[in-house]
Amino acid sequence: MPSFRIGAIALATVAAMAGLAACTAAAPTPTPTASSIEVTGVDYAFQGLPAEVTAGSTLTFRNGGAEVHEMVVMRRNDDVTKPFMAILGEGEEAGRTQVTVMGSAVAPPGQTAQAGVTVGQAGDYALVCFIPVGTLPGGSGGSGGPGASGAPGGPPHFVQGMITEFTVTE
Ligand SMILES: [Cu+2]
Repeated sequence: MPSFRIGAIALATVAAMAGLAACTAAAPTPTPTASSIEVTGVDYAFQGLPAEVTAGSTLTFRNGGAEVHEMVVMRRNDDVTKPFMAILGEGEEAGRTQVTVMGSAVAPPGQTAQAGVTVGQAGDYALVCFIPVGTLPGGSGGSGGPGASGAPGGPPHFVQGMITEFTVTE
């Protein structure tokens, strides 16, 4: 009799493990929709970004333009309904109370930023490029300025249209 009981326990254990394996196999099912999305920055727009992105996706950034570009990923705070352009128009100090920067990536022309930005939280998002118009790699922009990080003087790229909104869904 005792040997029978041991056999029953062993069977139960196998059944439990099989159940566990089934759960483990089923869990990743929602994950495939979260993906890696390559965003391309050109002069002056973002390309390749769908209107809806699944939470957990990673945005990578490639510069396909002639100027330096960046991708600043910002999420509108939950209690804010204002358009992103209106928020940006209020300046940096006021803007930081209404949006949260989730990450950023910058790349010179023809290159891909080393790290992407993962959007882990559902909500209303925007990609924004704050690089001033006329910023070339190496700072030799022909404007006679000391460097790209100096003061090229042009308006930020988002004013020229380098801003795009998207939604992150669960
Ligand atoms: Cu730009």
